[in-house]
Amino acid sequence: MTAHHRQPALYATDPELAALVSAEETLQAETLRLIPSENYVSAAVLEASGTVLQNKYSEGYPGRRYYEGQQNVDRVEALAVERAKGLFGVDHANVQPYSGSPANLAVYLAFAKPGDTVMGMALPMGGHLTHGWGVSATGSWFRGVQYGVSADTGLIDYDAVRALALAERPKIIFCGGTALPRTIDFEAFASIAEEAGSVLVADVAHIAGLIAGGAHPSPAGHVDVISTTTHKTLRGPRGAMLMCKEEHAKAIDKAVFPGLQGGPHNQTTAGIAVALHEAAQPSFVSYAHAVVANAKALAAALLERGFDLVSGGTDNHLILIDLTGKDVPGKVAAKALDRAGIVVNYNTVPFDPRKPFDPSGIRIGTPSLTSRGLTAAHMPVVADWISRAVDAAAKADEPALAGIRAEVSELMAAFPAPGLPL
Ligand code: DSN
Repeated sequence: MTAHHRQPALYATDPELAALVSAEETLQAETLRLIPSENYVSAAVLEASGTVLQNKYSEGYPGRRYYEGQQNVDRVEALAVERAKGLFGVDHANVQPYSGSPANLAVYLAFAKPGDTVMGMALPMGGHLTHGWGVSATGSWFRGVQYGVSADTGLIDYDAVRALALAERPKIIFCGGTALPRTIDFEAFASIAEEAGSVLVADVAHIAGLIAGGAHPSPAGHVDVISTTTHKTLRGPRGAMLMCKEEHAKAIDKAVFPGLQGGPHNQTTAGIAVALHEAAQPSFVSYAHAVVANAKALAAALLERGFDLVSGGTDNHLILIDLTGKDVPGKVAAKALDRAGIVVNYNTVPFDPRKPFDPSGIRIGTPSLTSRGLTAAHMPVVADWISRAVDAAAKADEPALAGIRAEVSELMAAFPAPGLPL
């Protein structure tokens, strides 16, 4: 089906823009997308996210709005909220944050004052900017103290986290991150936060889909607030949610609106509702477990090919490859892989001697390829492509990269992605 047929009105009004959308569809169809924070949403999520719901202003919450005409929008948001509560087993859900960073900022607004001490994992260790890292507003408006991983194991040292928390007594502790290949021990964080008198926030943006599908332990019942984006393993539209115990519901809602945001993006709320419905199906349980099985198989195949993996492997959807021993910096490898049709991102590794814009690692993950139906049996092939592309990068061997690209595109054609034209 051509763009002309898929988006006829867009094509007629703005063919230049329509052509770009069409080119992006082709790119996403033909490449092997390994960025662990990306996915393919279903056609149903895409449709819900592009509806007339976006014509409506709805500042407030269902039943308490500042604009009239909310007969349908109230029900859309209430559906999303009920589905989030059911799926994650929480007392309260706010589905209005525009994305992960605003969601986290709302948490600061709810529980801390500028200048207060807050604690999170350091960005170069696998944390997130909004967990109090210096260049983020959260690290300049608040006093961020940061924990990392142990140099020997690449794992979080919970004794060190406890010692820092007790020394600093932060208002808020964030657990979770963006480059963590191992299971997060929410119970351990909960006992640390209790001792330190801190509000504990689990930022599960990366693993929300794994939690929903039972492939990672849930923070529900252990933490005060769960923050998540909706577009990663959860496979929804770009958005976010904050979930919490009933005692924090008012503070969280007030912080999101009117504290930080105006009208919610109702079309996104609708897409989130659909994604949560999909994530409650038995097929999503299989999906979540397959994401982890694929990541473990890919990690094993990469280790066999001589790659060094941070923490030695993975428990979840994500693998952090340390290329120090390969003599190819992360950025050079990532760009070569891109030319080979394999889309990754370059990333710092813990204790990276190189700069963040030119680091030693690449970060990969299996949510997207699992959505296309690839299985553990395909992972040696994927590892082989990565290995050959990294070798080709070292030798600037462009024909080898082009050869891999052709192989990738052939396999991808046999595994159509959800939401994309055949
Ligand atoms: N940008 C996200 C990621 O790629 O992990 C985190 O916010």
